[in-house]
Amino acid sequence: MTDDRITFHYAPQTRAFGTRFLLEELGVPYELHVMDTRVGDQLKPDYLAVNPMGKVPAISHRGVVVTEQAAIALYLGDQFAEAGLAPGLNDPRRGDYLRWMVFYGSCFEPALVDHAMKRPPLPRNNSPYADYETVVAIVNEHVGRTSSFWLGEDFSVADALWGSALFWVTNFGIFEKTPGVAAYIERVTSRPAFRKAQADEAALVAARDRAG
Ligand SMILES: N[C@@H](CCC(=O)N[C@@H](CS)C(=O)NCC(=O)O)C(=O)O
Repeated sequence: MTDDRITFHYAPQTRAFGTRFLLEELGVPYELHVMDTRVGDQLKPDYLAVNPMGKVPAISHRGVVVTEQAAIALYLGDQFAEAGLAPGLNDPRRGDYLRWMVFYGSCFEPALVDHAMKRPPLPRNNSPYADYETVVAIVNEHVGRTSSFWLGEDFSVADALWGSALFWVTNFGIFEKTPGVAAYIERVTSRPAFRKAQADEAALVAARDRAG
């Protein structure tokens, strides 16, 4: 028998936040498996058996493990399609949706991290993301055209990923908070699901800190 419950392998103050935000948007129940990356819970054998990368987030659902934040978001959007947060297979927005979800992990994150770490740039034809300036320009151009959400008028799975990521990278000072980016972040972070995920995470961190 398959297990319909979602176990969410989560650690506060990490990339797992975006997954938590999406789960709240979808309104599906989940059980938290809370880890503390500061003490290396993610590298213990029990968790390495779930995700050999020793990274969060991950989810276990119906006997399947999904890792990588963009893959988890795509999986959840399709599994809970009735929530209407993922363009379906025949929706003309599907291609744009997939492109942006994969662009996030294969271009945006590596470009930002390499740049923030001051790694010497690769020649553009050897780099999976061309170059940092191109990636930043493409994202800024897209946000500048977005009067509402990432794929158009309606909030989607893409906003859970991009909205929470832009929230963090601008807070860390590794991506410029232009007025357009700030307005987009405000639209995403003012959503009740974002606020709930944030409040729940803050309560968990406070309880953890009190416990020492
Ligand atoms: N490519 C992964 C990256 C996940 C990742 O780097 N997670 C960090 C937290 S933000 C982590 O688990 N760090 C713990 C460690 O590396 O030991 C994804 O997109 O899900």
